[in-house]
Amino acid sequence: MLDFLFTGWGAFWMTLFMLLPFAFIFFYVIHRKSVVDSGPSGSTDKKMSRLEGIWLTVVFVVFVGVNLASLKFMPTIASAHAATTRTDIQSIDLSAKSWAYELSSREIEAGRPVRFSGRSTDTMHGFAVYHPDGRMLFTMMLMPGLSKPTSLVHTFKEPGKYKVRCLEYCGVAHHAMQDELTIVKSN
Ligand SMILES: [Cu+2]
Repeated sequence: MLDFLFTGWGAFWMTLFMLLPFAFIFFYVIHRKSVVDSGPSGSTDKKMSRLEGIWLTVVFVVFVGVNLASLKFMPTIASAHAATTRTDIQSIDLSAKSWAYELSSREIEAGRPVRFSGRSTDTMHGFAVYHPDGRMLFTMMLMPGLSKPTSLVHTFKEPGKYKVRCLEYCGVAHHAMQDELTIVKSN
């Protein structure tokens, strides 16, 4: 039902919608302030209010600009984009259980999107994938009892050994819940 939030402009409109109350309060305060400023004790300093106008415009442009420019880097947007524009997606089913993963494959081709579809069969687990240099690329939260698997599409750029770690505390051997993916050069 909420799928539309993860495609196209859905997330952007949702974010905008959630910001509306804050925007309302912000402009209300600005309005009240301008009323007070123009009272008997206030000066009629036109220059100042023009500066305020410029400042507000700059803040608005930067805010909207940064949000728009960063949209495509959001994992859900990148995921949805890859899923809808590529037909050569690899897929890996995984299942997490205290304290190991079961994976349909541990070998993935670089340069081609791969969809991870994950489930947990007992408690809350994580599935975080780390670049060989130690950077975390993404993490998925695997909740037990869901009717559909949690899924995410990622495109690995470089071949190598990628560590997988659980990032949701899941019990006494949580720290040992690790695995490894091998990313190979594309053919
Ligand atoms: Cu864990």
